[in-house]
Amino acid sequence: MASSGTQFVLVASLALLCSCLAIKVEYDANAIIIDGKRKVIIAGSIHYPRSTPEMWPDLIRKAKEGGVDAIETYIFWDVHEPQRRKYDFSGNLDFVKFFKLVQDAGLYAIIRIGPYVCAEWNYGGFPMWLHNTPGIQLRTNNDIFKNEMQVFTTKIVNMCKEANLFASQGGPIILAQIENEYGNIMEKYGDAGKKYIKWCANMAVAQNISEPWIMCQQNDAPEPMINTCNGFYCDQFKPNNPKSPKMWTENWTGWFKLWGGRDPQRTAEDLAFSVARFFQSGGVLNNYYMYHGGTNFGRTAGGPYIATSYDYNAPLDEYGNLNQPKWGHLKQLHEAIKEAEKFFTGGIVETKNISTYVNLTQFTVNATGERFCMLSNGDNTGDYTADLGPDGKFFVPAWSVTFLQGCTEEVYNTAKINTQRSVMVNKHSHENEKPAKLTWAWTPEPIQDTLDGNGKFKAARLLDQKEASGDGSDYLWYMTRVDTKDMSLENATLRVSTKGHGLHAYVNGQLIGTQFSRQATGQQMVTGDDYSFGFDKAVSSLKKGVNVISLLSVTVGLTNYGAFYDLHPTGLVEGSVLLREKGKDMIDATGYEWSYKVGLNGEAQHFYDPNSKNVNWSCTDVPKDRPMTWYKTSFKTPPGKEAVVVDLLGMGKGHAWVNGRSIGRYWPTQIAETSGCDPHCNYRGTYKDDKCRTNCGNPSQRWYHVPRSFLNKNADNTLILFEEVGGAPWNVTFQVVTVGTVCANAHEGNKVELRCQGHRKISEIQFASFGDPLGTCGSFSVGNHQADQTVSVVEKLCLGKPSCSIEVSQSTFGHSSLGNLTSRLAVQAVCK
Ligand SMILES: *[C@@H]1O[C@H](CO)[C@@H](O)[C@H](O)[C@H]1NC(C)=O
Ligand SMILES: *[C@@H]1O[C@H](CO)[C@@H](O)[C@H](O)[C@H]1NC(C)=O
Ligand SMILES: *[C@@H]1O[C@H](CO)[C@@H](O)[C@H](O)[C@H]1NC(C)=O
Ligand SMILES: *[C@@H]1O[C@H](CO)[C@@H](O)[C@H](O)[C@H]1NC(C)=O
Ligand SMILES: *[C@@H]1O[C@H](CO)[C@@H](O)[C@H](O)[C@H]1NC(C)=O
Ligand SMILES: *[C@@H]1O[C@H](CO)[C@@H](O)[C@H](O)[C@H]1NC(C)=O
Ligand SMILES: *[C@@H]1O[C@H](CO)[C@@H](O)[C@H](O)[C@H]1NC(C)=O
Ligand SMILES: *[C@@H]1O[C@H](CO)[C@@H](O)[C@H](O)[C@H]1NC(C)=O
Ligand SMILES: CC(=O)N[C@H]1CO[C@H](CO)[C@@H](O)[C@@H]1O
Repeated sequence: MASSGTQFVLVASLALLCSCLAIKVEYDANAIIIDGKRKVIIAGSIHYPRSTPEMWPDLIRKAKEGGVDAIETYIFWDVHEPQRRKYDFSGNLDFVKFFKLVQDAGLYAIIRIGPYVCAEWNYGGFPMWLHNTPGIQLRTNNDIFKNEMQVFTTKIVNMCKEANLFASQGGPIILAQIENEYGNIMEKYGDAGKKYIKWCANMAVAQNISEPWIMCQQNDAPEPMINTCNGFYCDQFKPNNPKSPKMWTENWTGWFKLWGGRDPQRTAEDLAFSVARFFQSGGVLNNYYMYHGGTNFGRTAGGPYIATSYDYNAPLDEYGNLNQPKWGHLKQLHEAIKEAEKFFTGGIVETKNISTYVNLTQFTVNATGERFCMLSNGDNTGDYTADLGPDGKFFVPAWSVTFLQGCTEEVYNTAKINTQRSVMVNKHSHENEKPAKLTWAWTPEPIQDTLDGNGKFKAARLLDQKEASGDGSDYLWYMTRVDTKDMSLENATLRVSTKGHGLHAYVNGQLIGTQFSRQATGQQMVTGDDYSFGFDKAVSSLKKGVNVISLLSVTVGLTNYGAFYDLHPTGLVEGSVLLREKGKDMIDATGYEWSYKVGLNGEAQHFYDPNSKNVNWSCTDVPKDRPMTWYKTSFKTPPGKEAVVVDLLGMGKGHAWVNGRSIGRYWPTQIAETSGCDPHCNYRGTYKDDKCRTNCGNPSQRWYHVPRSFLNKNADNTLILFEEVGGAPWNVTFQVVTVGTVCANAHEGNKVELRCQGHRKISEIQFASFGDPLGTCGSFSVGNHQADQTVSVVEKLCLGKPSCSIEVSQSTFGHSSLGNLTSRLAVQAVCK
């Protein structure tokens, strides 16, 4: 289809303010039109609070180098307005600075204000005071909520305007989003939901930003909102308005990880396939969710049970390293897409079926007759050789798309990877260096007040943890007194029913048990109910007369998704507390008067701050397996520039701080499921988030990111751990993340580059074969044919160098005796 004549001009009043710089953003069904230039846009999500301002320039630069045109981020309400009308935009919450850096790099930006964000972020990004406002109902036609949403949205928009961030002001922001995937759940909100989404559209438009607004997963998005698609594939998606461009706001590059979950992996081949099919079928804007996932510092992880690492298997890993081959394979894809931009945005498009699974889309520029083709094989098993007559014969592997320049020359195929694969390793910053022995000090969490049943406020019922705590801490104490009058005290048990996520139960000061919601099984639980559990343990510490029951309820990230997710109960609310004997309920304390205390004394007294005067650390008799214990050590900054991680194997569950700054929750005793991993994951066939998982049977997260900007250059650093369930710190070490092994598996006619990281050099060629080598990185073997000199040629080109470039050709390696079939080069090298 040729580009339609109608264009929607959105530049209005604001442009007048600084018309000299104004960038005009328009669109039609086939293009985003920026200053009159018809474009397709490659965007990537980087969430500013999931890294540090010191990391931002490097992340943005690597995104640009990877062929990304625009950076997309949500705005995270809860961290910006933790208390009503008290705002925080400091440090890694300085989104204005983030957008300025995006602009300085010459990239565009997409702002998703939400303000509901999902994003595996605590409580979907809503501040808890919102939930605790009387009369409020979130994400529906409720005046109190709408007012708060409008106040926050307006505040953010005004901050952008003041900083001249909108394109109409010469800034980088070309698109803005209001609400987020509401269409998925709107039905449950009935008529009020429909009214609400109309209100959202009007409220957004009234912000006068002069840029188009989008709504994702909103099939009935009211004009002039553009509805967009989220998912693993979006080629079948059609915007509700035929004049809207087809945009994919969340192309999931991988998936998030749960405590107790395996590592998600999405192959570079499948991701590239999905993007190629999207553009083949008229796509205009693709956004990678995530391009860099990063880290859930502090208590920002959503839930329940979202891990601290938000790596997402994205093109840039948690620490900002290139995730190869994904980053490089997509970079080449983006080059191929940009080469074809004029065809995508203005060509005449014809698609014809070649076989059941294979089709050819030809784009022709009417004025010049220039052609460009995409040849797509959607079969998940069968390769196909397509005979395009005079244009040639093309071999299209199963589940791949080939880009044909001029319709005659293959320039890219989504299944043929010519980029190095990097195997990342965590190691001590210098070879052969013994890990520095850390010396530990400790102090117990002071809990006597709560073991004695003394809280700060009372209620004659079991409260919802969110209401009682305002989510100021993961921890809430529920305490009551019971008189055991008629009980014999023989074989008594305490039975507690809770909505989760964890419980430590004490009777008369004695810990009688700890229990957590069952381990996640790979899928994020949508309803909070799935995390409820029953606790039933023998109590030997009961005595005649009055007894104190102290229950410490623990949350591990609040639910962030689903209709009415904000109302899911947390903690002991709607539960019960019983003392039982001989199989009978003897005392039901559910409706007793309960005393409450929010958080730990150590949190209130800033034990995590190395300068806190409220704590005396002891260096003697450092305990192990002791619940409710604070640990402290000091360590030197690992030399170099590589990302630093702390290995917390041996610890149980808790929270970690470096120099007083949170690096997030830790929980290395949560072991990933032992089955369902696939080391030889096949990229062919429809991807689902549980396909190609790895790390079975290991701690779901053992290493925790310590951003370099948290560390002191010359002085020692302090690590403080709050250990909740009991662990041993003896094996804790600091390491750096680097490229350990690099592999390449490239086709003849390509150039492949091998590159180490940091100060490291290629120290050994473990395998090299030019011919028809077998296997994959880590298990290559020689096939039936190979050129004799491959190893020595590669050694000569690469040994002792930080990087090397190899032309994969017969002129480099000589004949591989494969005749007219093309050869491949497989290399495996070590970086040291
Ligand atoms: C948007 O523009 C209209 C018309 O110029 C004006 O009435 C309205 O107050 C503006 N809204 C904001 C939020 O600036
Ligand atoms: C043809 O190509 C499009 C991409 O444009 C794809 O969505 C569609 O499923 C393909 N049809 C077949 C039969 O493969
Ligand atoms: C091509 O095949 C697809 C899927 O089998 C079918 O839906 C479509 O109508 C076919 N298109 C043509 C032009 O035959
Ligand atoms: C292509 O160009 C021809 C001649 O210039 C014109 O008649 C025709 O309408 C054009 N086709 C399209 C789809 O624009
Ligand atoms: C209590 O438990 C002990 C050991 O489990 C058992 O031998 C005894 O019979 C139980 N007493 C009662 C009253 O159930
Ligand atoms: C720390 O120890 C000193 C000396 O024993 C004592 O005076 C002080 O009160 C203690 N501080 C805390 C916070 O326990
Ligand atoms: C520390 O590591 C050693 C050697 O791997 C192991 O034997 C020991 O059990 C570990 N200790 C703890 C507390 O995990
Ligand atoms: C490759 O060579 C074989 C024999 O040498 C020949 O039969 C075949 O047709 C050739 N294939 C192509 C694609 O040229
Ligand atoms: C609104 C919503 O659920 N968006 C989510 C889409 O799915 C990805 C999965 O990771 C989330 O991160 C998005 O926030």
